[in-house]
Amino acid sequence: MNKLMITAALTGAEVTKEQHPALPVTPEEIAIAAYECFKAGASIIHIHARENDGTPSQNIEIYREIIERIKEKCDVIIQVSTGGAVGMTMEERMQPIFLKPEMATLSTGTVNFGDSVFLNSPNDMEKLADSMLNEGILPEFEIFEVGMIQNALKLVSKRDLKHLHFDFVIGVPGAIPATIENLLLLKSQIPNDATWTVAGIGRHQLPMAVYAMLMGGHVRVGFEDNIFYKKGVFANSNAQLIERIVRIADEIGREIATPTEARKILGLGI
Ligand code: KMH
Ligand code: ZN
Repeated sequence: MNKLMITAALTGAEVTKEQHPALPVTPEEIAIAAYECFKAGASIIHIHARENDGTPSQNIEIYREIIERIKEKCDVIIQVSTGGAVGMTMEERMQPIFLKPEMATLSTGTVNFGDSVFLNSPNDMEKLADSMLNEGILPEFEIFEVGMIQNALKLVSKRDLKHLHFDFVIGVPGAIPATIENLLLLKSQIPNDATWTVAGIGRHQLPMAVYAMLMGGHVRVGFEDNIFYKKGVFANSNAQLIERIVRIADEIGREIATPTEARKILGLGI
């Protein structure tokens, strides 16, 4: 089977230190967590920044410090968030792409997000796609609902992208439910030569990851999506969640992709 790329989503925009004291929020904490996840088997680090008071931030200088600190420790693939937090403007959200990371997220549609709305207008998506391609960044299409795949393919049809990579974010309250039928449906909608990752939310993180591993897909885990190890038991760290995926992958015969191997799979730097 193909090698498994594991993305570590360390921080996100919604989880707080009050909910989990081990949530990495400062650049130093995020870099340490990234390095631990890299050592555990993650090849991609999905980054969100926070202000000193813990509120979500897309400030380019904070992202710059996070990326520099991670790069000092390891050569993992950096994927910045352009989703930020609900309510941010697109100008605010897109700041970290100007640091030219290898990857960035690109959410291709508006979707309910718990009690909020995560807004991605067609015009904003076009603008973001163009800016990312200008900076030489590989987008990871964030798919919260099935129609968002069609939006992504529409963006792609007008642009020159060498490789398509999708992240199925499945189980967000208000968006597509985390079922194996829905995962099969999402996979059926993307081109055969595209790669895909699954980010199951909350209690769905582990089962969705296991389905993805068996189906030849890739996996995202981390505190952004889930802070529990199992029902009623907090995970100690982001790395602990990566370690479990690595153990299961070993049992089912999926070797883990190093960052260099992940770059090859994604067509980065070619
Ligand atoms: N925080 C969510 C509203 C991304 O990183 O691009 C959006 C999000 C997606 O987390
Ligand atoms: Zn994110």
